[in-house]
Amino acid sequence: MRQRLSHHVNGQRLWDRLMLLANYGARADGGVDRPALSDVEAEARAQLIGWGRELGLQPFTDPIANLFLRLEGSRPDLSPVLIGSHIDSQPTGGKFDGAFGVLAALEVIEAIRASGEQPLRSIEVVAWTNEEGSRFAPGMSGSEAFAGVKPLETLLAVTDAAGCTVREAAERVLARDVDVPQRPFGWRPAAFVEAHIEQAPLLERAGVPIGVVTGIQGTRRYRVRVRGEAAHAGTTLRAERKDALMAAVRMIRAIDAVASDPADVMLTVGMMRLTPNAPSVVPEEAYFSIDLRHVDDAVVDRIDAEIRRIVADECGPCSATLDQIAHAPSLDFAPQIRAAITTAAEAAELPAMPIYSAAGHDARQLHYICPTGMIFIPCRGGISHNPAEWAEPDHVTAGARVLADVTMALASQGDEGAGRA
Ligand code: HGY
Ligand code: MN
Ligand code: MN
Repeated sequence: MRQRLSHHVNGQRLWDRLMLLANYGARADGGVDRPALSDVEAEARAQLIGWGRELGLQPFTDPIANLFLRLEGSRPDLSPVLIGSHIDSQPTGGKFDGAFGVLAALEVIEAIRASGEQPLRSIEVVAWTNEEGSRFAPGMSGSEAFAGVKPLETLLAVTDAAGCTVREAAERVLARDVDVPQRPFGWRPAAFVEAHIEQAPLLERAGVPIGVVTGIQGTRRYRVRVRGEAAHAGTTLRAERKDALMAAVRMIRAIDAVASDPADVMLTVGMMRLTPNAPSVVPEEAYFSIDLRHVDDAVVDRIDAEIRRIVADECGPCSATLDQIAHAPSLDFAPQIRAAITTAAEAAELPAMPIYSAAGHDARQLHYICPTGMIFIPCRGGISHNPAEWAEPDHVTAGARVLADVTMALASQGDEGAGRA
């Protein structure tokens, strides 16, 4: 009987590559700081291209620098199966967020090579541009451009804190690509599967190595700009100040209160910039982020209305603008992909459980254009977006094994089964 592809997955090779990729943007504390479209990410991207070429894969890119490594199938005319994730990280990132999904996908190709098989459909390993949204906000620019969720020009015009646009940064990365042809957007994969660490503690607590991801919770993201007036900290009576920070504090305290019910509302003010940010000057401007998430869209919408009211009500003598920079409803992944993941885990005798994703992923955008699913593995304590992020080698191997068998099942489907496994 023909061996399952997962039999050819080499966990040690995958682990070694994970540890090597973590050197690009390595932090002294063991974490990773690999901003989207930065030089360190471009070097990590070049490493991926090198590994791909050693495997005989054809690299491709596109106008926003998404990276694809293509293994030709016996029917190259059929739409390919895409597998992968992202290699950019948060400033306080870990070794596994994103990188695990890209390198597990590369390990699937290694396993196919070792098996001597050729899939019917082509398979492409993908590393999406700017999933994290820390340098260029909001995130998922690459997968949104690919899926046509937002116009390319809008995504390319986004600037980082230094005023560099995505366009300028992407051109800098693309200029390093030698013999990496660009492809236009507009084509649809047969399916997309993303392996990722859970970034929460449920799998670890359950002692289960494989999560069959059922969907992703909804979200709204905002930027609030509060404008007041710079003044002397020693001579200006508080009653006469237009203190942008104190207005922002009032807003955030009120928003924190409305977001405390229900208890699983995820509300984060993670970024704040003060101007002039000088100890003896009353702040003239406070610019801050709001990241709101919940599985029930009605809860997100209710809190959205409260946030808008609070920003208007708590201005005091200042003025404020609120811009919603992202809005995505909760989603449920394709049943046929979830079934394929469940089947692969069972065949590999790996315990698996359904699980909802509290974190956002590029799979959201692909879900809008093709059958999409995700495979989770546990991470220690559910810690992520933190240098202490960690996954166990056995779980890394297990995730790659399930990804291998799911990918092969999807890539074996002819016209009639596109995306059906
Ligand atoms: O924020 C997120 O959910 C993702 O990890 N970037
Ligand atoms: Mn991620
Ligand atoms: Mn992340």
